[in-house]
Amino acid sequence: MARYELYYWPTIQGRGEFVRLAFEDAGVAYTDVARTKSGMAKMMRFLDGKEGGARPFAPPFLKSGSLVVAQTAAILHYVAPRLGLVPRDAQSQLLAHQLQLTICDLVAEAHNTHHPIATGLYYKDQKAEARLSAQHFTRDRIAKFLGYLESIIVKKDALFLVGKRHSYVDISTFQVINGLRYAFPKSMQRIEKKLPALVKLEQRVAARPNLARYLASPRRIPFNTDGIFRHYPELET
Ligand SMILES: N[C@@H](CCC(=O)N[C@@H](CS)C(=O)NCC(=O)O)C(=O)O
Repeated sequence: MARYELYYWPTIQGRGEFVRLAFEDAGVAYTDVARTKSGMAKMMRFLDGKEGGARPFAPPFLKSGSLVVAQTAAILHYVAPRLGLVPRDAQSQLLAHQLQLTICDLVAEAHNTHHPIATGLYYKDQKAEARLSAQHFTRDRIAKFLGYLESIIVKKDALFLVGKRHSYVDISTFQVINGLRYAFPKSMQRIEKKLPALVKLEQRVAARPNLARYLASPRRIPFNTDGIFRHYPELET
């Protein structure tokens, strides 16, 4: 086991991918526990409250020594200073956390397009509502969230969302753009035309050597219709 143990569902990118990407970009070793032998059983022990540390409600969660931390944004807030993925000052770290939480809100809304009624129901049981939810999401919400991030870069006249250097928020922005491109390709083609600074940022992140290597590796699970970002063509007509 590496010093950092990430616990997340082993067959999807999902929310765990935001954490995987941070470790991969930093080139810091981590164990993706549920993808190892008996790892799923180990993850379930934490979720069932049978392990030490704060009991997580849901994956992803991270274990480092005796610390157990859940919630994507909280995990990144904890780990980013240790990975050199956020400026050192408290104000920048708070801003980064705020932006990550906003990205988490966008991720939750993306999830709600295919599960607008209940997480516990199958997509096929809420298709009509999903269609309406996706209509609003692709018409209004993606542009509102991504336009907000675009405006931050434009106002700062900078290459990065936080401070004067690359941070985990840039990486998460890369990930959410790619998830949305997979789920809603037609809408994103239209929306991205108004986001030139964000698209350039996404390209810069994709070209970072450690990330480019990871993205081309078998460790990067392809997007699929079990994840948070799902491509159902009928939701985009
Ligand atoms: N707000 C949490 C959400 C965690 C979450 O919903 N995890 C999903 C997988 S992406 C899960 O397994 N949920 C189980 C459940 O809600 O019962 C975060 O950002 O980490």
